[in-house]
Amino acid sequence: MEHNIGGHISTYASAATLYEVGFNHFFRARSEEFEGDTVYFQGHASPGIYARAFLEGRISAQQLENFRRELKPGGGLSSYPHPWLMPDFWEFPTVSMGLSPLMAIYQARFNRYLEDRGMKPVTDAKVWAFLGDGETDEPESLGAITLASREKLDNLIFVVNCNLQRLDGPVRGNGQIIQELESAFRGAGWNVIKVLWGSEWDPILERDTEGLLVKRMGELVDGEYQKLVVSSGAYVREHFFGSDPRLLQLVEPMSDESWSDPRLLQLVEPMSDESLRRLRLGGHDPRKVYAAYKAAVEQKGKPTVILARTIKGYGLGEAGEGKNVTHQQKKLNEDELREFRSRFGIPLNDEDCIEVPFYRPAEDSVEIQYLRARREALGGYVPTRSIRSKPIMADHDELFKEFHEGSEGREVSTTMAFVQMLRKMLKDPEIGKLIVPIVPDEARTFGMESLFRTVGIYSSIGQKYEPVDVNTLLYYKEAKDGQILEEGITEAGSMASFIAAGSAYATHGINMIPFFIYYSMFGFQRIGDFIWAAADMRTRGFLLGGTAGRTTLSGEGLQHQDGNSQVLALPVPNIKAYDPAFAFELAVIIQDGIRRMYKDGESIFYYLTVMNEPYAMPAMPGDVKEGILKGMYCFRRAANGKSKLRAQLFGSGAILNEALRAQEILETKYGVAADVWSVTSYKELYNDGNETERWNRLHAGEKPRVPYVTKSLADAPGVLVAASDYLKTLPNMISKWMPRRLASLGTDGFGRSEGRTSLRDFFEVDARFITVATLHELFVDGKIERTVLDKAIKDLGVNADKPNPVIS
Ligand SMILES: Cc1ncc(C[n+]2csc(CCOP(=O)(O)OP(=O)(O)O)c2C)c(N)n1
Ligand SMILES: [Mg+2]
Repeated sequence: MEHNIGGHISTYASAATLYEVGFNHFFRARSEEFEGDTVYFQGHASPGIYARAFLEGRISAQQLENFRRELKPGGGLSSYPHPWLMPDFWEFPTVSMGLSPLMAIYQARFNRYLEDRGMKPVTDAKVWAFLGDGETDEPESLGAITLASREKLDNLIFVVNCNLQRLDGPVRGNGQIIQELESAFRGAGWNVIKVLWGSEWDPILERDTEGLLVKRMGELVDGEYQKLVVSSGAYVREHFFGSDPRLLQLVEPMSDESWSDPRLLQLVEPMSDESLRRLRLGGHDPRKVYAAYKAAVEQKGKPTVILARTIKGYGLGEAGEGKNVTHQQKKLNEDELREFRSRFGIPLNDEDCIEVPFYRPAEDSVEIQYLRARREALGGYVPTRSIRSKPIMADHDELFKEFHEGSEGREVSTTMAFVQMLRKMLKDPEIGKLIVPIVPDEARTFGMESLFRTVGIYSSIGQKYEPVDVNTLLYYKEAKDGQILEEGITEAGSMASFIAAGSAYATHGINMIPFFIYYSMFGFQRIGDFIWAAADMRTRGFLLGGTAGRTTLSGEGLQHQDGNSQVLALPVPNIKAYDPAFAFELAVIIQDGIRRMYKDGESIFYYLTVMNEPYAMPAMPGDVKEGILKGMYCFRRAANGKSKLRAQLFGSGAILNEALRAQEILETKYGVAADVWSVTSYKELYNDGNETERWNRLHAGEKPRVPYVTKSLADAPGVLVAASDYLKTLPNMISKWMPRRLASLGTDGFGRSEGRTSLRDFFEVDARFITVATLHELFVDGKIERTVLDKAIKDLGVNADKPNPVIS
């Protein structure tokens, strides 16, 4: 392995028994007959999971050799669980700590949702989540544990690997993490099982009729425990048992006189220092772990958390066991390797133990035979990721056609148009049942309350009360087979539901189609890491950023007005981000998205910003579908194509209307003929431009390819001006593929509590500013006089000395 490329080994060393008991006795594989258990592996325990897969013959020695060297010939292994990188192996990306506990809770809940809606058979499949004790400090880890108990998720088991350490040092040096977690989970209504002491302690505990030992165990803080487990037997005798002479007696040789029955004497054989040192902790004792898991899977009516006491770097010897630097331990030196070998009884001599890169018992050895037999009994290998869903069939042209027609003058917002589409999709015979509308307490904000009545809000216990608004048409209807996931005020939880639904095509073999609609500012910005995990996981579905646009959401101010999310969507490689202006654009994008994800099986998902500004939705101007999907098309050409003064205006989302108004002003007042383009996706255009450039660079001898932006604007005359409700960087990033200089208007800066007109003046993105920018470009090109420009600024009421909104 290349020097320093690393891989942490101490985590798995502490958790090996926790996993092995699971692999040999509990984790059932997915098959046609049974959905299987779902296991979230602690991300940085992956070296151990790979080692086991190697023993199972699923991973080659070469792949192991290339751990963290994925680009080596023959392939390697990703550092952590990444379904994007190893789509046949890993199912859940867990290494960003705190995500997996939350995802696991919502996964277990989603499994129930599928059952309650009759989408899958009721089974006893479990969701297991393995986490670190340090990981529980992430707010996401414990943030939703009351949901699990409220929903009586006895299909959910958390195993917290309590090695009392995180990366830098003890998790609670001056406290007791296990006690703390016990209180938190018990208080939240979970079944708590502590696996603290190995079987070796049982006789001592039995002898301890006065409860001295239990009392002593409760006295120590974690920092002291950490010291004890790496200390000599003599140290343990002195510092742990030595605190009370009666306690000491429990592990000391007794005199004959103290025992009336000599047989008893045998039970309390003197314990040598060595055996004191070897008193195992619960998490390293397979029997104790098995008993805990068995109790957990048999638990009814509540989720279970197992708090398993372990030693970080268990078995790594002097250098790596229980020390504060343990987490950084990446390799064993020769002595340590020999010690490890001896301690765990691996049949290698001194040389082989250093030289042989990987030890695998022979195929016919009892170990491999046992391991294989156990996996066979449990249905196959875990983890395995496979896609078991069948593609959907229909094209749904009929469904989306009506939205191509326009609203015939009726003013609607793109959000309202989306809700209408959703309503229609929910009635579709093929995809209706597959749709999962998800809202974080914002259904009314987006005008979705009519869906409460028609498809119902999912509640595992139905509705136990008569809703206050039962007499109204749109009453708050909860139902056991309800389709809407109304998650309450948790974007993170909603996103976890989105992930569970959007990956059901693999987890359950069902093409669930989630539509998660939320306040756009609280998406990428707030739960970006979950979105990144969704991307890694090849989640499918639609994220809808509602009330989008920095100047389109009026009144709310800087916390709510979103001019960022289209930029924040850029780094997520497989998300398609669109900022549609009109209902027909939205319809084209959603229809195509369903086709690409659920028919063609592409590993992509969608981010669509939708606005709450009502305006008349025009009909689709001819067949512009391709342009909509590729990112831009000409929406309305200039009336007078012969004019000497020409311009191209680029608008997106609600700001497209400002560009259309500017087109009119320019034509009627200044004799400028402008074509107006709808830019539906700067991200698509950017990716296309980059890919074209890249291909040309690598194929210099061949006919150069032309970026879509360049192709589209090949015959477009005049100056170029773009305006959007997002940062100026969006148009700027594609300007290099445009035929000429581009003037970009955008909404960089903090929002304001104001109405749309004032906001668009403040951010300089309204029709007047687009007009001024166009005239300025014409002036720079020497096409018009300064006086025309100056007069326009005055006539249009533009304050040339206003502060720059980006810093004001
Ligand atoms: C969100 C996040 N922050 C930081 C890290 C870096 N990190 C990886 S492992 C680790 C310590 C883990 O401690 P614990 O959860 O107790 O797990 P253990 O290795 O002790 O089982 C840290 C800080 C990460 N993976 N994710
Ligand atoms: Mg830990």
